[in-house]
Amino acid sequence: MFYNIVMSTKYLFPNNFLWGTATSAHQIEGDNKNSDWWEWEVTKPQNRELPKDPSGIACDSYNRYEEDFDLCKEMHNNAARFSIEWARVEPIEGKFDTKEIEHYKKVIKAAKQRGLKTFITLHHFTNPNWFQKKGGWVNPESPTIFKRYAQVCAKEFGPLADTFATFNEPQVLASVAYLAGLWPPQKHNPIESIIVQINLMRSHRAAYDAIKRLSDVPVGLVTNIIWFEAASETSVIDYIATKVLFFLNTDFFLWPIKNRVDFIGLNYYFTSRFKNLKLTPNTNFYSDIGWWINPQGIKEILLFLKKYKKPIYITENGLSDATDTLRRQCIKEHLIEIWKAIQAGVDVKGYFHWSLMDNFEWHQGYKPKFGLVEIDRENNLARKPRKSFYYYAKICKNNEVDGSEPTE
Ligand code: GCO
Repeated sequence: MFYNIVMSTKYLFPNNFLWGTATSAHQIEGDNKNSDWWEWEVTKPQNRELPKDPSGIACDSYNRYEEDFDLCKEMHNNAARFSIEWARVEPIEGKFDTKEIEHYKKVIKAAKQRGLKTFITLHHFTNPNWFQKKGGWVNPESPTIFKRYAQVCAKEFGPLADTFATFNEPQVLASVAYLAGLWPPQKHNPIESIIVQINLMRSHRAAYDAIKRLSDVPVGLVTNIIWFEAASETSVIDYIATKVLFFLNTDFFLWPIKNRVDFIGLNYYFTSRFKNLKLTPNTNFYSDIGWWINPQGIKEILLFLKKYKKPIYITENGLSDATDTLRRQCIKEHLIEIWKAIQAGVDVKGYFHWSLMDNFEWHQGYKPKFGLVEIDRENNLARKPRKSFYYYAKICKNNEVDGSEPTE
């Protein structure tokens, strides 16, 4: 008789490693009526294709945040990343809404009561409508305007927050809204896209300095980094393209702000692979929305970021997977690569899965399903944990990844 003994490797994470999920206000709260996105969604003419759906009530997390944090607790999370909605806190220029400030204090306290460290993003793509009407991030005054909001956040939420991130993915905002024209204000303007990128960086610096004067909370920035690969090692043109794109996506904007970040927040989702300057992925590990899931990419990026000598949090990683067939594999394989980077001396301090639950995926509406928890939109937005929820819960509980194939 033969016994098939399967030895599986265990990957133990450092003590105090943070485990959580990430969300953003506009994507889950609902009724974000004073924002530029809301206006863009509700004034959609017949002939405009985007957004696929309006955000509407979203997941109603503005009212159901306690239920959401209960899920985080059930998953044995010890941290949560979420955002404050600028359009609620400052609905009219210079007039801060004390009721909304109190609301967010309750939200932060609700997280803390459930043992979650709070990672608070001050700006996650949406703007107050009045700000956009004044020129948004093209306006040279935007850093001063954003600084005033950041100061209020530092004063009001600083005593409760564990970290602040000024911006989520400034480069994505500059390119998707001002170059690709997929998000409001739907521009195709390379010059404006560069101006926006510069103003976002100026705003980060101004906000960083202002927060530091008022609070001891670590302040960082969340950036989306793509790993780039050339399909063939012998293709010089593809090699150069990948290096240039990676430089623009990393050092080009991180180096100038390196003295004004206490940590780096890394969002990593996919790898872009080029053959004759055309995108050509080579595996069948794709998400529902066509992203090539390449776990090795996260390790390469982490090794690259080591030179910044800053703590790193994986502030987003995940995939759109409506049937929940690939999510466990995605989590496992990325975490193993992160573990390897930690062994190689990279100071990775936490992992936030995107996302806690299905939510409003910007111009793509509600079709992409990024959640560990399904939101049943036909049934009063009922929260229904997927299998991957329990898989991730086990990892968080044990502070360890089991290298064997995910089953249940
Ligand atoms: C982004 C954002 C999130 C997205 C997520 C999935 O990267 O665009 O931070 O808001 O929803 O990344 O696309």
